[in-house]
Amino acid sequence: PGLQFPPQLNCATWLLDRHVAEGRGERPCILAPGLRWTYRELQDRADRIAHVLVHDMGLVPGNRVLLRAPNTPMLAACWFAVIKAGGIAVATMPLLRAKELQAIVEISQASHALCDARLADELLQAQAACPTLKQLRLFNGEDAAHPLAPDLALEPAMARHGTPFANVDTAADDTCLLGFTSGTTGVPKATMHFHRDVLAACRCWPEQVLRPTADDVFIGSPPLAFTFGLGGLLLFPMHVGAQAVLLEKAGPEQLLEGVRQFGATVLFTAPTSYRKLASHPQSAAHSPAAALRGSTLRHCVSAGEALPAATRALWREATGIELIDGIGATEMLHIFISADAAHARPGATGQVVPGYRAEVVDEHDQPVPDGTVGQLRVIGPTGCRYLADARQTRYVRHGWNYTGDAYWRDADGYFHYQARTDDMIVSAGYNIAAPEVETALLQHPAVAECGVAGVPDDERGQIVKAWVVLHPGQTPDEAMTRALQDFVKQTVAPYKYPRAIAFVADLPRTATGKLQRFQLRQLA
Ligand code: 3UK
Repeated sequence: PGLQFPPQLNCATWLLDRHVAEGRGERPCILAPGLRWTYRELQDRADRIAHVLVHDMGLVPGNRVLLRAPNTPMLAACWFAVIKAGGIAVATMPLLRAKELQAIVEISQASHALCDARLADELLQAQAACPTLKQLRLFNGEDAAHPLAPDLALEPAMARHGTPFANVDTAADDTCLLGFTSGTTGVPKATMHFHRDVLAACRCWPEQVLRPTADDVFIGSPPLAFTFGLGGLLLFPMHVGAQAVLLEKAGPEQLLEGVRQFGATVLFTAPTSYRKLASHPQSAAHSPAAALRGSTLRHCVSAGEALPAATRALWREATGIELIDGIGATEMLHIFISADAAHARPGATGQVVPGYRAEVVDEHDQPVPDGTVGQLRVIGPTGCRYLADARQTRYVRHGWNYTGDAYWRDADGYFHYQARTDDMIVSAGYNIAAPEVETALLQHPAVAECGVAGVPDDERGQIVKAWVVLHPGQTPDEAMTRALQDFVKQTVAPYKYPRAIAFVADLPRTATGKLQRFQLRQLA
């Protein structure tokens, strides 16, 4: 897809200022409950914040700026301000605590921070322990609720500066953002992305698979600190001059209400969220998603975790919409294997997105024949490099990102997900993929959510154990255990059935919503 970029390039110029320069400034850009900013209004905010960063806070190009807020219009403005000023955006998950923020400041060497006043406490605690973090400003957003110390308040400082701001003339391969990986295995790593990576990400998967237009209205749940959310809820809509709805809370009710209120056409969320929206203890016909049948929604994108075939079917039954599955990674910024609704193949993630190469390799890095399970590796125009990390070589070799996922490819080039390579269970000599057992369990009507992991066993090496969250009104007893075991035996090869089942109220998940199977193993 013709991805030659000029040597000097600031991605904010293309994504934001271009629309105003070309006469689209009055088109709506960012929507939120009770708020609507046009492209010109977002540019106005971003320009003023960029002036504050440079003139009041002493930012010079290359400085890292920590951002902390729920998905709000002000967070979007701050993100663009950092990019315009030639800084490096380090967006963080709103739920992080002082200790985690401290680790991120230390890894990223952030010198500046912009933070939603409601989330200031943990960041101020972290700052006390971080001598490199010298400059910090707090913002209130629209409902100016928190009185702020004058030297810390961003909004009055914005009012003192004018517009425009002349974007720093960065190189196309200057770093503009650090993305932190989800840490499904515990420790997050920082990936670096260039200005040109951001534009390449807008050109690859969106143009090949999603194909949005300026009339689309994007909505969804992933935080902008997660590159799944950054792309789906900010970069991709703005690339085509469309609108993005930012929701601070995006549970099933808020998403449903948001789609209705804003006439959303494109939804981005994770498999568990689709399942929650679509499942109702009695029937899919009464699920919240049934209300989406015949709504404005036309594209629904699932990523972050494997999409169980049952969830795909549930969503289709409830809404009439075929989900677009796609595997992406922080290392690669966004999705690199996917299929649009017309090409969806249940059980497969999809085909490689043009612009990328993806292969399934053995432990010697040699591609394996189609049909054979191996590790997925990918290379492309949007990644990948880590910020100084001693474990680099485990995930990146010769420019390839080794995703840590076990996959096989079929003769038509569709990639079929098996498991994270460390979520393969070996029991009495059998190789069992934890997600396959989960997928089977999820088809049982009593099961709301579940997680599966291998636990040590004297006789078999490991046994399959399932942690199950039941729907309200279901009884967690011996009879239920046997019913679920029998059900799995009838759904997949009987040796895969969970020999142990624990009923729990919820499952350990990362801030990006991924199941942490290593936590389950530790529970055992
Ligand atoms: C898993 C999937 C099966 C897989 C992400 C879209 O998830 C994102 O990035 P992370 O760095 O995690 C990457 C890992 O997540 N995964 C993601 N999508 C799928 N597994 N099917 C899928 N559809 O283990 C992968 O290695 O947090 C997703 C866009 C941007 C992202 N950063």
